[in-house]
Amino acid sequence: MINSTLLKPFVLLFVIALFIGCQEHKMKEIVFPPTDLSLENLIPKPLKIVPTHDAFGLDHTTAIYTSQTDNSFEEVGSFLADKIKSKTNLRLAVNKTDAGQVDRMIFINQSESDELEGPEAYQLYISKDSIILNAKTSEGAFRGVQTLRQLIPETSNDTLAEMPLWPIPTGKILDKPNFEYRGSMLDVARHFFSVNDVKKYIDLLAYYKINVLHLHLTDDQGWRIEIKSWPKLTEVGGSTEVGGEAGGFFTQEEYKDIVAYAQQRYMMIIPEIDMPGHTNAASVSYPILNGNGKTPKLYEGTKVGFSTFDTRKDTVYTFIDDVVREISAITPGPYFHIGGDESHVTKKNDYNFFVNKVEKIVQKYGKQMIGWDEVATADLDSTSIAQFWDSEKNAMEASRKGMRVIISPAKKAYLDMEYDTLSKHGLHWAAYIPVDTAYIWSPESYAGIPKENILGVEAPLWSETISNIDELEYLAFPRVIGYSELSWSTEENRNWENFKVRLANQAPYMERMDVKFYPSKLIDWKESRFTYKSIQKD
Ligand code: TNX
Repeated sequence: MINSTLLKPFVLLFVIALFIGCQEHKMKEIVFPPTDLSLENLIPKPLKIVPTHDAFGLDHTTAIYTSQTDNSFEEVGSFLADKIKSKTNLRLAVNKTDAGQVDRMIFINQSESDELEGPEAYQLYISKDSIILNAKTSEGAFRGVQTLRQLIPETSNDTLAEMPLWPIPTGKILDKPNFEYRGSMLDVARHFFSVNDVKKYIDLLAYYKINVLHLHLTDDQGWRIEIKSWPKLTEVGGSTEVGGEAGGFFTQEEYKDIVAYAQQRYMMIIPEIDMPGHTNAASVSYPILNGNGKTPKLYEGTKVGFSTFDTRKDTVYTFIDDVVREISAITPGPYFHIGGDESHVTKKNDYNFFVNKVEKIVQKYGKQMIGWDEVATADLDSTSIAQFWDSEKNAMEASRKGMRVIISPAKKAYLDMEYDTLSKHGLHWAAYIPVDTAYIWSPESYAGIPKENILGVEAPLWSETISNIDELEYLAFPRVIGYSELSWSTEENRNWENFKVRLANQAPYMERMDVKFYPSKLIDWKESRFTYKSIQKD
């Protein structure tokens, strides 16, 4: 008996042959004005674009086919079909042999081409009657699908209102990321954000090819992830937040739901349990953990640096072992973030002793440790990673130890910094970061770390001053779109004047997604119902 999965590629070949055979008879000759693929508003900017000045007409006679070597390419095809449906209302068939009249096709193909370097690379060949998206892996195909989504105009060619059609410029794109790690962080500890808020943020980030969401799950003001062996962490430590509102937490089931949602968008979740400082909420829940000599009480303010675990107590390490074990078991990604920042009331020796012990616990559960740049002062393994936020000296020290570094300088990459003195939300202890300042710098050379030691770029969003999704979006957008380009596109392909125009054209997408972005007056927003003036009024 012949296995049906073996037959699938042949079915597909048959479909393609049939399709090509039908072309000459069926194709309506549609004449489009000349296009220029290299002038499209793509963010992040692809590595290479070669325009051929014609157009592919996306309409109801377009069908999607994918490689069927495994399910993952078909899933990427269905993801594209869903997004096309919500943007254009066209319902395209995916891998249907009986798709009805098929004039044009989008083929998402698993390819071994030598031109494809790395798992996230892709090629897009757009011609008048077909779009071929090649990638070695479904991850690469997913990145390519984001490019394709951005090439579909927000509105159809309305001269053909009866049979609406969305022209896509023809040409070739070859693309791959500059950095493998392209992230944002969300602080759900200072203010809690719901599963739906996090999912919306994931959707928006994935559209710009960001592949990491780091969740800052614990801090002085709140513990936001269920730990079954230490239930009071969330019962007590999750009960409030900055300003005294009710707080909240993710059950492990909810966390798994977020992880799965991110995974479907080829995004990794990195959990952070911040320690030995930033641990007031844990110590209120279990005072035995406390090492600052005071009776811990729930904290709803915004000061930092006053809490610490007792680094010389065995129970503390039993606790950490349980926490790392439970969270690692539901986190498929390779990383576990231990925080390690601003432990101002932990003695230096105790701090180094602590970080070293926790590194071993993280490794015991099969994860690589990440810590804020202070961890570089401890004696660490070169497989551990430092996240540069404040001290270039620490970042250099990490790099000298052979560790890789994530570039997140507060002065340039902190999404919680105010845009300017008129900002409605945010802090400005590090800097004011207007939209141009956020973009005009180079992660490759900012801290003098050799490029091979840079893992990537991350833009953290701390939540002392934001408590709902609208406020989150105000600080994150549009700046995070710039960080996506700083981490995906090469230095030669980045240019503020050029980016600014492409950014202006993100307004229709953000509006369709109901993103309450900050309409910076540095940008000449296109077709935006928000103008700078109207925002100023409220
Ligand atoms: C510094 S960045 C912190 C956070 C604050 C943030 C506010 C870092 C590792 N620590 O605890 O939320 O500043 O901008």
